[in-house]
Amino acid sequence: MASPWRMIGGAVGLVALAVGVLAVVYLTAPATPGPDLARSKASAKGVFTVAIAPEMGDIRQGELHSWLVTLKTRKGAPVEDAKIIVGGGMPEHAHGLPTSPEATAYLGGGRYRIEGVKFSMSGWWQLKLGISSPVGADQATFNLVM
Ligand SMILES: [Cu+2]
Repeated sequence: MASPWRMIGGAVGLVALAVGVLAVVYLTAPATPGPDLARSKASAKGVFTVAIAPEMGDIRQGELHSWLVTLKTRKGAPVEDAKIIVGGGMPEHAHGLPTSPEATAYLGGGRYRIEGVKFSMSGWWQLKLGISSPVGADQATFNLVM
């Protein structure tokens, strides 16, 4: 008959083994390639540095809101007289944006207001900005997870 101590020792050993296996699985699992959530980045061809920020802070699913886009040259000079076309959608659902956001104002300092953005469901969204300006044309894609 097994002594209680041996049984306890066996149980502890099993737990330790399980923890070890989980640790190995965890450490060797490939990192899930979540979308890059940076809100400031170089545009696709490197013409601009583009930053986005919600104008009012919090973004709530299903509510119309506006974003401020800040456009700078790679040397940091504000980009004026830019035209910004907004597209996007949910890459995993193959649908576009539920609204047609538009650039409605230039606020100075390379900042533009984009109005009419809505994320109608939870998940991974992309906002794609097509930018043309006297400095050049380029585009930038931002990922957002609601
Ligand atoms: Cu969707």
